[in-house]
Amino acid sequence: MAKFFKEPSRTFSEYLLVPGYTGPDCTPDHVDLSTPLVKFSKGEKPAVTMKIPLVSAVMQAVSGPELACALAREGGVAFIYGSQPIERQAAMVRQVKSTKAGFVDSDSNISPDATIADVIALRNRTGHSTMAVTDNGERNGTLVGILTSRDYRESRIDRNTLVKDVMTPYEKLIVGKDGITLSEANDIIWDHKLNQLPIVDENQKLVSFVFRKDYDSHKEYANELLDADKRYVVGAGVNTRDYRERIPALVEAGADVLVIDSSEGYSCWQAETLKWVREQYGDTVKIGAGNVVDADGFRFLAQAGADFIKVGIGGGSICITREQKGIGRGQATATLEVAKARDEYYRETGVYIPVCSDGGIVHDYHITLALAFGADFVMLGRYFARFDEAPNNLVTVNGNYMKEYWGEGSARARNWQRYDVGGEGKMSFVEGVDSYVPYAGSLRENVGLTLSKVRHTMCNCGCLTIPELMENAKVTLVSGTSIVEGGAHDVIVRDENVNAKPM
Ligand code: RVP
Repeated sequence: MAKFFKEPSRTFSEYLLVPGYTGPDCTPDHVDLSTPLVKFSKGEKPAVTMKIPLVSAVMQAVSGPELACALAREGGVAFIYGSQPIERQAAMVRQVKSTKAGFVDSDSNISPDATIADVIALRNRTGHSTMAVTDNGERNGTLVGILTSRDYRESRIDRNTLVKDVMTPYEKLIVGKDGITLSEANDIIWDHKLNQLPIVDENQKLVSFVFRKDYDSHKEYANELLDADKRYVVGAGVNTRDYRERIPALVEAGADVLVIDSSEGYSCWQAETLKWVREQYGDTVKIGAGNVVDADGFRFLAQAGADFIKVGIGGGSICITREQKGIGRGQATATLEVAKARDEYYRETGVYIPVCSDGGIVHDYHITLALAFGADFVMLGRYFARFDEAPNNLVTVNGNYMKEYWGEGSARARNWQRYDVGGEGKMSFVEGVDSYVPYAGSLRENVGLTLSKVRHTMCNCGCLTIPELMENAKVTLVSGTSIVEGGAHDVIVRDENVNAKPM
């Protein structure tokens, strides 16, 4: 007879946190949300520690290069979607790795023999009045001077005047050498009262600019997640079919971490992929695996060598796997059981394998619950799909701004590799839908608000770190009636915007 689990499996909406003692130092500004992304041995540090417990879903509608930079600036990691040709995915990773915090690619370049008429046309096109003058007029040409709006008076100057006659020539410029840090560049800017500092390589070729006006904004991103070369950390999804070609291309492009993106990870295909990675790269390439929903699945992937393990089947907002195939498990129960298996594995082996709760986060407090249930971090699709930086379209539906959001198992994504169980490579039925989600603005603002709620809740629980929350949180199951009690009830709500700030 089939094995029956004694308890029903449950979702996060069925639970609440019960406050613990809040001491005088337990304030939101003292909460530390840092968390490991990949496995580590007792007494050692993980190769990557995130500053916030959020990663973005491996989905076409969610994780492109722009979102990856925005999320890394906040301290989290995006996983660039794998349901696209290898070269395109690698190019997206490369784009993230070449967006260096504070070092800006020059988009306004002109040659010394161009005229002021050309300069005005370029300025109107890019909106930037500071121009790099390079021998060939290209962004990475040899830097021969700089032209700014201070060098000519638009109302008086003859439009045929040549750039080389009015620019500040290279000999008079102060430049930074490629390889200097952002703070060194900023010191030069301040010491010499400059508005911008061109960065050049040993052959005087232009590499980038650092602008004085950006100084404050870089100071603002206190949580930026950068690699050893000060580039944004970025992840990428892979599958169990073309990994022999895809993984080398992504590694070469600079991906910091990979994940096998699959709806069901307790399979020989994932073990084979992990084995191949270890044979080719040892431990230098970090790769997560999943998804699983019980202790057996966790142990299988742990023994196969996964660097982190993703939990969740059928809980995603666009996912209809449970309806189509009748497999899955309530996300709260699955997270709790896998986290317990992780702790047991750690006690036995001294190896800590982070657990990611993937899908089904609807309210911000679900994140805090997932962490209390033992997740080291959460993966979010719908949440990030609502933001400016996601690569999906902004549309209006009945007068409301919406963003398109489609599942990887939908006919639109055609990502059959994600649902692959061997055999012929094609999609025979869909496991996801194509939908809209309400547009919500910038990632920075929304993540700030969400994490402020998480920090406040953690203080209510008397916890300043995620491990403390896992250890000390008190959780209660709630009845259907008390869920109703938790929202506004028995009043006529005037202001639907619950986040409205008091005047
Ligand atoms: P959500 O955040 O609830 O939108 O869920 C996102 C997760 O849903 C993804 O990380 C992935 O695990 C899962 N997903 C993606 N596509 C599909 C599908 O089409 N069924 N499911």
